Amino acid sequence: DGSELTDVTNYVKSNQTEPNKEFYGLAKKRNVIIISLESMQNFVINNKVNGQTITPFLNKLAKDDDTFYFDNFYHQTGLGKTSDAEFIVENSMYGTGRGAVFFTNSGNKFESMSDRLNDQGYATSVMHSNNKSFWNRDIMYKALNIDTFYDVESYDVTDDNSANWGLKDIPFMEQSVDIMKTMPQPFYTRMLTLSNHFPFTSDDEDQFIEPYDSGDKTVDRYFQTVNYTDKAVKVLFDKLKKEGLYDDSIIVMYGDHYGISENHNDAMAKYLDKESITPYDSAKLQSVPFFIHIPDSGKGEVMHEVSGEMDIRPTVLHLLGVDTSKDLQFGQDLFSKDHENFITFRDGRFITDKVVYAGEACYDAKTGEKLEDKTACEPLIQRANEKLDVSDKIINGDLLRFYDNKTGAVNE
Ligand code: GP9
Ligand code: MN
Repeated sequence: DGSELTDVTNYVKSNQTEPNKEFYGLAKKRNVIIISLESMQNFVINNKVNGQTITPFLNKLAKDDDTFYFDNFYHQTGLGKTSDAEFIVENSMYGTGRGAVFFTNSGNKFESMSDRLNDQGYATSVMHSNNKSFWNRDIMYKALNIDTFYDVESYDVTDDNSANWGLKDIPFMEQSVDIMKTMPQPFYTRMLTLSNHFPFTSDDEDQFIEPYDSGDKTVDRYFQTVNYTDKAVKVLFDKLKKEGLYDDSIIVMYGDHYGISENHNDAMAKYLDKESITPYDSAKLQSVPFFIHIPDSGKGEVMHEVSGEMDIRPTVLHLLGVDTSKDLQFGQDLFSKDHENFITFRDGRFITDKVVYAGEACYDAKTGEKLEDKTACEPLIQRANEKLDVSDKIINGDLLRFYDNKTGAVNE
């Protein structure tokens, strides 16, 4: 029954923050385009390889007057990778610790971002040029109430315009804007890119910078495929402008999860000019870029707030002027004055503005120095675990069945 939900509800509500009036409704009724940047980590932003800029377009965007760029933002995914990030964006809750929530809990009741935006008269969709059943998406998207899935069958895929898993990101962006033109407005669509996927191979004609020279081929190629995706994002922006969709939209982009695993620490140490990669470095390397671009708003800034994927849902919904005060979510609006500098990874590591907890050790967040005295981390270890436990309780017990999100009441 619903009694289990009462504690959970109290916990989640006590973590809720007030929206910021300056930003609430700033992008009301605009189209929402959320882009999952495959395997994009934040260390490539404003950085070079062999003297060449890796992400020229995103770097420019990060400084733009209409862009909020978050440089201290982390992925919170587990084994479900891209699909976990999608789950977090839609629900502001953790995926499960034991697999991909898209597989394990696709029969659950959810209150997704798509649900909220359907209520507001939005057409909701996902665009991704892969087989619809990958990650069980076709089933899970029904549970998330996403109206339309533009899967591989919505795209024109040929030998020339595809590589590895499917359509390359540049033709994907071009064809996706053509699809957007057919959507009723306002729309909320999530685009999932693919070219920058492990093992980061690409055709010669799509390599615009030289590979790195660590000798670790995976890492060396990564810079080239990131650079290609950066170009694809530029193509998207240009085409949105050309087709008159740009001004009425808000464009949100996040790196879904790491691309370079700890198996490649030697090459990463070389690139980052470090002796070795410590647990502190590994945690910091889970930072992924996050952008909120609101055309013609004159609002933008580089933000250093410690933040994560969980924060996307409340932040975007509040920008659209959609109330989430009754929603059970684990993230906080990034523009709220009460947003906390505290994020927890799926595996229990956490980061604040003062400390990083990783490998069961406590580190100074600024210097990376290991703190022999763990008292700065200890109370937070419990808080981090509690957050994960409460989220797991909701998912494992399918507890949203008992929740009335209109009134905030628990039905027994
Ligand atoms: C597959 C794509 C990549 O459709 O989303 O998935 P990933 O391996 O990154 O989870
Ligand atoms: Mn992915």
